Amino acid sequence: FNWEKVKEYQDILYFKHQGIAKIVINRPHKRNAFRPQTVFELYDAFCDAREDQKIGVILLTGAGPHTDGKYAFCSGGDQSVRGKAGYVGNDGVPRLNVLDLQRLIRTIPKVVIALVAGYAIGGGHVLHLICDLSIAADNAIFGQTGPKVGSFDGGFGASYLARVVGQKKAREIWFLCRQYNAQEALDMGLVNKVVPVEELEAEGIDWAKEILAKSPIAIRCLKSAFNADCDGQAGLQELAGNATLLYYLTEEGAEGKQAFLEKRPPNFNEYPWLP
Ligand code: 2NE
Repeated sequence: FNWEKVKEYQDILYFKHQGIAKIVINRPHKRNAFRPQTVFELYDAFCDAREDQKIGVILLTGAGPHTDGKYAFCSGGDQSVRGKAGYVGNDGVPRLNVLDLQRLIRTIPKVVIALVAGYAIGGGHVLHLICDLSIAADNAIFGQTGPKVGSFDGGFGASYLARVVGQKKAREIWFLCRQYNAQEALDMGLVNKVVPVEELEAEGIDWAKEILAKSPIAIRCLKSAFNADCDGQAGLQELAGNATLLYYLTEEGAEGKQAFLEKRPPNFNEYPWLP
């Protein structure tokens, strides 16, 4: 697969090819923990993929293996830059900007697939969780650590986890901070498939190609419909935005705009009041 590099970043790698974007967290010496800079770059790459009309599927993964042979998807917030009020960037400002990234991944009208090799831990576990689909390598390890390291994610990290694996299991994951292997993750519905680590990217590309053969608007509306079920008014806004988009695409919708521009009353007579 001939990935073409899109842009140079410090903490991530960003590629595109044949309708697929691949975004790679590239801090393997930290098990791909994110600092504010990492998150700003991830946000930038996801925005680029969102705006690119050729891109339908985004693969999110972690660089690896590290020199010690271990793999990581992401080990969450970089604890070495955690200050009193968040993760501190070069500008000295404490942030939890990963929450902005979570919302973007969730609402981006394209399919985001997490390819998880090695550790998906803490805020890194939440990142895979909010992706539309997760494919795990056989060496993947999943878990939350918040109550052990003095943190928690009570947003998607708790409520959406409970939607995915059920209330009892979600509480177990957060309260005990255990680690779960790929098969256990598959059994609890936390991932879609487990493959040998060397086949992880190829599997992701196969899934992406299958999705790309489908109707973009159908996939878009389905994603927002799945979100609307959990996301309250923000979810309804997303779903309704798609209804507006579809309406704009109709002649009936265009007639209203055209009449305004031509300074005449709109003529909706030929459009039926469907049952
Ligand atoms: C991921 C895990 C289980 C891996 O263990 P192991 O034994 O394979 O590796 P090791 O030796 O712990 O880590 C390798 C190097 O990566 C650094 C380590 O400090 C170590 O560095 P050196 O000693 O070689 O210099 N490293 C790993 N994870 C890091 C991290 N998150 N921050 C900074 N450095 C990290 C094991 O490493 C682990 O448990 N990591 C910590 C996981 C964690 O607690 N993450 C934060 C959760 S809180 C969060 O993410 C969050 C939130 O709750 C709410 C909002 C935003 C973020």
